[in-house]
Amino acid sequence: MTRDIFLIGAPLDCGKRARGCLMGPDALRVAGLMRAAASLGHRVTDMGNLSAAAADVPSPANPMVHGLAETVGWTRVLAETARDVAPRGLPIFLGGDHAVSLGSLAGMAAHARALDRPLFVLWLDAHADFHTPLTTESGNLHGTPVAYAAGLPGFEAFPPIERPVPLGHLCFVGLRSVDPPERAALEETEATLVDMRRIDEEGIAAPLRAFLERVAAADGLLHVSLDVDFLDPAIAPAVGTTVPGGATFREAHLVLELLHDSGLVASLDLVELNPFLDDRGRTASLMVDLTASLLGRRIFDRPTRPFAAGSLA
Ligand code: 4U7
Ligand code: MN
Ligand code: MN
Ligand code: MN
Repeated sequence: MTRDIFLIGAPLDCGKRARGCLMGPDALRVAGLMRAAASLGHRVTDMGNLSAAAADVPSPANPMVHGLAETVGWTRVLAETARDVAPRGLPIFLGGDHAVSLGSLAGMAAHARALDRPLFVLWLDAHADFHTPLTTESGNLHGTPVAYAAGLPGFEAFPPIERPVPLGHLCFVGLRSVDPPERAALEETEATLVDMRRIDEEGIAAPLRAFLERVAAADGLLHVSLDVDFLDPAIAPAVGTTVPGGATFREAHLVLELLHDSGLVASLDLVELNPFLDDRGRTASLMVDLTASLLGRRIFDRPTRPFAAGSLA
């Protein structure tokens, strides 16, 4: 299926203290993102890089919180952009650190509400990013976007989420670094938690297929957020928060190939790429290749295995 794709650069570095992710959008462009998407037959528009002024916000209740005014400013701009672009095609948000997703999720929640369709979120990450500004110990807001989208308290300085995403609509894949407050907030809920042990035991496809079947059955919109640290640091070194034991090259491609076949993806974040830490561009290139898998690149055109029950055909 040919899609209208909009590349939205978000050179934001305020979600944590170590710098470098602001170079992410340009590294993804240099690695050939536009060419890869166009060569698959899609119509691609590069909207360039956004910019955002710091917002005027009261100082945070938790003094550890870093970069609040800047992050709120970015969230407003990104949410507005997402809302504007989503009705016209597939927005791809080029981070920037994972604070980008505060904005993309707020905008996609508004878009889903306007269509009166449920929003589902697939979080491909070593981390749950389920802190709130009140629970975070590091104070780094790139560790908070999922809790914001889910409507947890502590985000009063941010634009209100129009229709919070129910916990049962969240699927985390790749988990291997979860802090105690995140675990407490997620463990007894309906959220799908696919940690690395579960991937080792069951493979990555089965739990993902089960989630996608639910999204399809609910006629949902799916937002996918790909944090570089989902990948094993041996294949993706350009990230500040490396955690060993991540997804392999083929596990990652398989996830994006299954997402393509599902036809359910409404929006995508490519985040946490820090080109300053890369090794001859290999992480940027891998992120582009994974995006190409999501956009329909395949080894053969012949279907490998239809979805169970055919509901995603
Ligand atoms: B990322 C962390 F403590 N949980 O809150 C925190 F382990 O977007 C990491 O997934 C957050 O890279 C990582 O600082 C945020 C930490
Ligand atoms: Mn992470
Ligand atoms: Mn993350
Ligand atoms: Mn990270």
